[in-house]
Amino acid sequence: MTTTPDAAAAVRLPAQSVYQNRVADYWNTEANPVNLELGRIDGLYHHHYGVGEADWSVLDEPDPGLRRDRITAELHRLEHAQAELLTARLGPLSTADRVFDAGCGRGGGSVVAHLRYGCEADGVTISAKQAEFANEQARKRGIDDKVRYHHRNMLDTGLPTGAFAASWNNESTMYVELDLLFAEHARLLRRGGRYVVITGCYNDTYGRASREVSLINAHYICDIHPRSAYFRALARNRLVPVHVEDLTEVALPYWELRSRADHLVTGIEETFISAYRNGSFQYLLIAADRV
Ligand code: GPP
Ligand code: MG
Repeated sequence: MTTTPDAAAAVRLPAQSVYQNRVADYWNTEANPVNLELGRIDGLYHHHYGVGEADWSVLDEPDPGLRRDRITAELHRLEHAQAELLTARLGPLSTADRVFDAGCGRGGGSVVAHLRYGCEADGVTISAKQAEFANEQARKRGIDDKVRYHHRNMLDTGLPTGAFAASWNNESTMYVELDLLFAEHARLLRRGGRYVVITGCYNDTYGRASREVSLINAHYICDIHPRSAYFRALARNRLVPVHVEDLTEVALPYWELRSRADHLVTGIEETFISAYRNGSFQYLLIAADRV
């Protein structure tokens, strides 16, 4: 099934595993204020966390309503900064280029890429609700001829081979087997194309997954990979790292501010803070060339 009327309408969504059905159910029913209220600010709906120093003065705002709004806006600014950080690594790209957003959620990342480069974008999500929501946002912006979202499996997209100049996963790799995922990116990317991932991974030097990592897995129904697994799987799939950045330190202010946002917390905030602080969990960006 697809939500866009393109040739890919002929592509059937492969039979889903029980696990994939469960993940799709989560995202079909997810309506956390931390995602919807932030997205409403400018129509950019993100499903990832933020980076950079926070403006802590929002917490001192005396008016309770204004305080809530300022905290919401500040968290959105940090999430947007994360999206821009990833998007900057995709380029240079031109208006003739096409990019692939694997695990696109409600679509914010593809819009950010289109606004920056003028490129076309195809986003894929296992959630029919998210694809429908994202397509509606693109229609509202008048960019639905350039930015399309599909209800499909990112491991088996049915999108055309070698057609993409760049592709990415923004906090979605923990739902899939990395070898299957990177094989699909390598198929979709043209030679010399750029792949970027931002992810939470567990730290091999700490040992196996910590208690906090296990709690995060249970919270989102995902399976966080160790850092080493990324480099092995990239190398096996013609993806050669060109830039690696540990974002753990710059990820903390977002979580500290979010933990103080009573109107937005989901309950996972303290777990992220202690996972990052105790060294068991890292927030990583990897950019790789398709060779
Ligand atoms: C955030 O999405 C990301 C995930 C669910 C994947 C897990 C990420 C890791 C780094 C482990 P979201 O924006 O929907 O989450 P929330 O509702 O908590 O804001
Ligand atoms: Mg969120």
